[in-house]
Amino acid sequence: MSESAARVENPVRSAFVVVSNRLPVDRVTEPDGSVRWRTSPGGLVTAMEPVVRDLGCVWVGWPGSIDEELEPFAVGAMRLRPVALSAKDFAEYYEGCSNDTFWPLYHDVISPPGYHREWWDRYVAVNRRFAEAAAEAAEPGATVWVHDYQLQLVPAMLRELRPDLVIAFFLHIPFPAHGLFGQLPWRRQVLEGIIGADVVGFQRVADAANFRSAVRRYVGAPSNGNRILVGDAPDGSGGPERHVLAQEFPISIDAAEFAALAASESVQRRAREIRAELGDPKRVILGVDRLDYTKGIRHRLKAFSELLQDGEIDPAEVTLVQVASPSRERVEAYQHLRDEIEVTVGRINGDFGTIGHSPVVYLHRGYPREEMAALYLAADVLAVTALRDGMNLVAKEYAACRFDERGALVLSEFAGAADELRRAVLVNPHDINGLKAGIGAALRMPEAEQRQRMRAMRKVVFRNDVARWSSDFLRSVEGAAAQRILAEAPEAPAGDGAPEPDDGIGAANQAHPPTTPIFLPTGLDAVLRRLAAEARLLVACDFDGTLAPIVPHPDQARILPRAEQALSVLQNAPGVDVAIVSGRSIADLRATGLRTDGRILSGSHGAELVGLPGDEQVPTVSATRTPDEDLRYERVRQLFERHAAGRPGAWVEQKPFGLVLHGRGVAELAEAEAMLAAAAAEAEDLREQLGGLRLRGGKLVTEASVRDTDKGVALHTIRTALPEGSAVMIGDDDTDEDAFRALESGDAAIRVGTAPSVAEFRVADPEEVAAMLARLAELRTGVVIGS
Ligand code: GDG
Repeated sequence: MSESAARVENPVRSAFVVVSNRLPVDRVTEPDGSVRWRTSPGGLVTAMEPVVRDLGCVWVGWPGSIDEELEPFAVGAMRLRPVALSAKDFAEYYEGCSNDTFWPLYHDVISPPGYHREWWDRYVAVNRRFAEAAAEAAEPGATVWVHDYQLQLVPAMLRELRPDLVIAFFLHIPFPAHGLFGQLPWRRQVLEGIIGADVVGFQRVADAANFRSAVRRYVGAPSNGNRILVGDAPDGSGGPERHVLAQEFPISIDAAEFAALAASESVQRRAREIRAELGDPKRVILGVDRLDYTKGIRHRLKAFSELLQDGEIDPAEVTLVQVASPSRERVEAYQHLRDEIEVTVGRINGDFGTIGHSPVVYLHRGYPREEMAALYLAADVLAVTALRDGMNLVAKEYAACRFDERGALVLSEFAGAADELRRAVLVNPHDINGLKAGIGAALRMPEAEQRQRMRAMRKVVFRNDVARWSSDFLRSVEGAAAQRILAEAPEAPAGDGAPEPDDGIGAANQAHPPTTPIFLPTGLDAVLRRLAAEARLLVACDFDGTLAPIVPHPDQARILPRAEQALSVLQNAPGVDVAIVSGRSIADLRATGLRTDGRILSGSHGAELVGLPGDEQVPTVSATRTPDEDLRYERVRQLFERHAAGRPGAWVEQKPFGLVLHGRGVAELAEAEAMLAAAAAEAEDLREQLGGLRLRGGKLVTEASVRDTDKGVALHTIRTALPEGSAVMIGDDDTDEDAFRALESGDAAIRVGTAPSVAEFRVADPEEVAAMLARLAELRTGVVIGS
């Protein structure tokens, strides 16, 4: 997008302010000397686009030129508030402290970080300048979203200047384990800077956990699930002064836009041209990275050259195209890296090339997006071998572009994207033999397997796209804002959740009472805390007797409002899916008034299943009965009707795939039980005779399903369709035992009531289920759901 700049009033103000080191625009000087600004095509601008469109925004950042004071200006719907950097600022704050201290430290010290006091002093001074600019640009009560490792002190500085603001911070790069982070001479100041925010977002679960643990250790602030409890409440209640939500919000791309680009005729033509220009090799491997030592380019080249050396790859048949876009060229470590890579490429081509063909095509420059899409389409294998990477958007872009469902992705376990793209060929780039095996497997992967894996990866990338990332994040920010307003109201109840077990160093604030006033059985709260911190979580619940109290007639059953609210908060939280797994038919579930949009619904004990990702195109389970199922259905219906006939209160419920004989309405309990037993015995005979029947007893019911499935099968189908993660299943009935048994280690089974069960946890009744779901929602999102 290219637009000319317009002057705007000064100071510019907005209810939504974004702060990042660099403004999202580049200056273009035309041949006639006129200047215009073009929005840079980065993910951040795309992510912000819908928000900016709705709210308008002021973006605070450095315009990219040294020693230049610029007035605020507007490009499209964005108003920009430039922050000037001098040559010394650039050298010490940006190249020094940001890119030669924090960058290597946060990427597991792949290159040794420099700790220089003058760099740090400059970092503090420049952060203050950004904070002051943001404070000036924010309207009363505004939301300010601060980005990345260059500006870690801004949240606290901003809070001090403007306590009325809602402040959010997102770290795009990893947050290291405390053993490494502890090296930083200014570790406490940095952590205190970040927890000035109300919400702190990370790429991976592990980053958020590392951060919370560092805050416990070095600031002494404990955490409760994803929430950090900061300071002491001024009213002396023993609660914290405030909460900071610190959790993962994995960033993404505009998948639809990449797919559309790749599907365009011109990009497809260009992809064919690229292959022809490369001499039509049998296989093309692609690498796309900023030229950075974290990206594992050297490891990739080493594995490739050994595969050539071993004779496993024929240099005449395979080409590695490495796009290495120039980056931080004045930082010494980057200069060394460039030299090393260029020498290695030269050596490989010298050793294995011919006059007409070089096995490595190395391109040290940036390309337009169309060319990137064409490269993705031209490549049989994309190799992402980062030694450490916050997310790695290139991996997601590759999947988005492959509308043909072809191509294989080799992906480092150390890239955040590996949490979501589980069907990639996952590799440890430090293990060169493993890396060689991974690249070999990707090169040889049969087309059917490519399709299968690519389809699964595309599903994830399309579902968790960048719009979802920013809306998830901002929803949590809104939640935090609402929470703060509530807490600041004079009549608000004081207190807080029980802190996570401390690692022994920051043991303050251990005695906060829970915010959600509930009593949960021993051990359950710890499990909820663990589940709340999982990257992906499936919350699966039975309906009757679990979410809704048992009532005399099933038509009257209603979900408890608190459970409904908690499930709604959970289903909107990033990484969480909610499923209702019921014996009822789906139509019947809907008729209870239960909210069903955005939820996975399994009805009729697994015979019906809707709401899975991608379900619109390919229903997972057929929605109509087969002729055989019809026959069994009719026989059971006649049988049950015969038993119900002449018995007031007894009745037969017809579900799409089964029938239920109900005895609850029969006045005499003994009579109801006798009727059900007789019907069950006859149904058993029918089952032996016809097969394909599943019989179940329940609370004064006998049920026969004509499709041989159960809640365990349903749960398994649901989990197969979702990205890998943990699950919690809650149910009160014997039919829920099948689902409990389908769980895996790390999941949690919770049985309502006292009947025998394989579940390791118990709660008493639907009220307690609602309280437990509220607690889980609170731990995950910080939103408190009252009783
Ligand atoms: C940081 C974190 C995190 C690259 N060369 C060209 C080009 N690119 C585009 C890619 C992609 C982006 O740049 C690179 O993003 P990555 O995620 O791969 O890596 P970083 O630059 O290190 O980004 C990272 C990210 O922040 C977001 O939070 O994922 O972990 O390190 O979009 O396509 N684009 C064009 N020409 C190029 O030559 N047009």
